[in-house]
This record gives sequence, structure tokens and C-alpha cells, in this order.
Amino acid sequence: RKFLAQAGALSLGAAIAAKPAFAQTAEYTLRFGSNLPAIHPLNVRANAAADAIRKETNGRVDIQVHPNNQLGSDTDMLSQVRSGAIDFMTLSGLILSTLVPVASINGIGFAFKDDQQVWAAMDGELGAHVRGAIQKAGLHPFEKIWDNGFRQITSSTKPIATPADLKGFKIRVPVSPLWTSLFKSLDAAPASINFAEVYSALQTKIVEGQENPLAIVQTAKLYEVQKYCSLTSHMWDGFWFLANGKMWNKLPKDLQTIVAKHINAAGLAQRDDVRRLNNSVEVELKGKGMVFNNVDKEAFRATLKKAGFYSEWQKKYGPEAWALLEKYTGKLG
Ligand code: X2X
Repeated sequence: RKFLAQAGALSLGAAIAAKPAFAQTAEYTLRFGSNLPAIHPLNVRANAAADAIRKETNGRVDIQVHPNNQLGSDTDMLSQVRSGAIDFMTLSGLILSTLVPVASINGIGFAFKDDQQVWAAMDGELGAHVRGAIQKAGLHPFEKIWDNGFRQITSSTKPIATPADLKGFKIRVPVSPLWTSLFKSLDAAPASINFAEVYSALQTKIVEGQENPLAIVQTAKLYEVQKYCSLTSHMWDGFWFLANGKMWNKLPKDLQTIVAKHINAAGLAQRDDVRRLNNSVEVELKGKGMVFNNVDKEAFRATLKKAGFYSEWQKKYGPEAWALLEKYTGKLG
């Protein structure tokens, strides 16, 4: 009875939320998609931004939030946001690099030391350089990149303690040349798989492991199909909040200003949420049975260097972009 009353209250709440006080029907009904579960801070904050935008535009702009690959995998959504079939998506810069090569640069192995270095670079000249390239590809990137975090390796078979443990290790990586290159340089056996398929690929043991920030291990319940977590922090990954360029340019200036203001503010709030989650969730994951270990990052970095990883990517990005990265990280490789 109590449960039903609560469920009733919830659906009443939802009905009220769906029929806002302003009578105006939306002039712009726009769709946003992401690959993450609805409970991840990225979607919680995207929903809050959509609410604030509906309110401040008096209902003229209605952004509908579709989490959890409802609109397709990252690869599908990227082609949809390019064609205008959807209006917005969040996408890892590394995956976006299949279209905009320099967008993977923040994922160079062991480049950033901490969050402070990351935000200085991404809110500074490195981020501006990448956004310029994204714009040239016909997409509008909002100014503040959203956080995914430093990535850690999980496994169902064994902990990864040293670079030698990665030899032949079957690991899922997102669809991106940099990810494949990084794990090949570490002598692992990477398989490119969209996030939409990761849980089932781990469950059916198509791959032994994967790598993601702890907030994702938690919210996507990867702990159900993974036993070990090795704290490698091997790269930092973030989500560009992207709009279809034509749609964005057609939006009246006053509406552009309101939308950008709320999306960028939500991005900053999301960074705080994600940092807190990534830093606090280890205890909870241990409670679910995961076994954690630390690694000597220098040993992994040395293996990458020996494999020619840094010199290869320095050449690919070219001197200008590489100098912008090293401006924030210090000399690499
Ligand atoms: O696909 C992943 O692993 C994820 C969710 O971290 C990204 O979007 C890059």
C-alpha cells in the first residue's frame, strides 16, 4: 500500500513535470543522446540543464534527454548528430577523433598528473585548439568539456599489477585508434567495442577486461561481471557536449545564449559530481566484492616509451598540438 502510494506520488510528479506551467508549446524540440546510464552524473546534470532551459526560454526550447544508448551506440549517434537526425550528444574526444583526429590528444597515456592539470589544459589553449578543429568538422562543441575521469583497468581473470600482466590480455577498448595503439603498445590484445555492448561482452567473456573511470564501473554495474580493479589512471577522458552545427547556427542568438549558459554550468557541476564519485566509490565497489590494487605507473609509461608510442603520436598530431599538450603536462615521452 505504502509502495503504491509512493509510486502514485512519483507518477503524479512525472505528470506535473511533463506539463509545465507555461502554456507555450516548444518551438524547438531537440534530442540529446548519451551512452551512459540515466543515474550517471552526466545525465542527471543534462536533465537539470534541460529543465533550466525550458524554464528560462518559457518553454520555447525543449531538450529531451535520452541516456543509455537509447538513440544508438556512439558510432550511430555520431553519424546522427552530423546529419541532424539528432541535435546533441556527449562524446569522448577519443571516439570523436575518428572524425576530428586531434580530439584524442587528451588521451595520451599518463600525460596528465591530476584534475588541476586537466582543467587548465581543457579550459585553456589545448581545449580551444581542439574545439576549433571540431567546429571545422561541422559540429558545435560547447566550451566546457564534461568529465569522464581517469581510467582504471578491470578484469574478470586477474589483477593487472605490472606491464607484463597485460601481455595478450583481451581488453575491450572504445572505438578509437589511440585506444587501440595504447594497448597494443602495452602488448595487450585490444578489441574495439562500443559502450552499448560492453556489459554483455564482459558477461559472455568475449573479452577479459575493460578500462573506465570508477563512476562508470559503478553506475553501469560492471562490478557484476568484473572481479579485479587495477588503479592505473592510464589516461584522462572527457566528453565534449556537441550540437549539430546547422541546427545550432539556425537557433536565434538569444536562445543560443540561454542554452550555452545552462549547458556549460551543468558541465562544471558535473565535473564536481564525477570527481566526488570517482574518489569515493572504491569502498562501495569493494563491498560488492571487487579486489583493488595499485600499480607503479612509471613502469607502464616506460613500456609505452620503449614501444615508440609517444614519438608515433607526437608525429601524428604535429608540433603545434603536441606543444599545446606539453605546455600543461610538461615534457612527455
Ligand atoms: O565507452 C566508454 O568506455 C566510455 C563510456 O567511457 C566512453 O564514452 C569513452
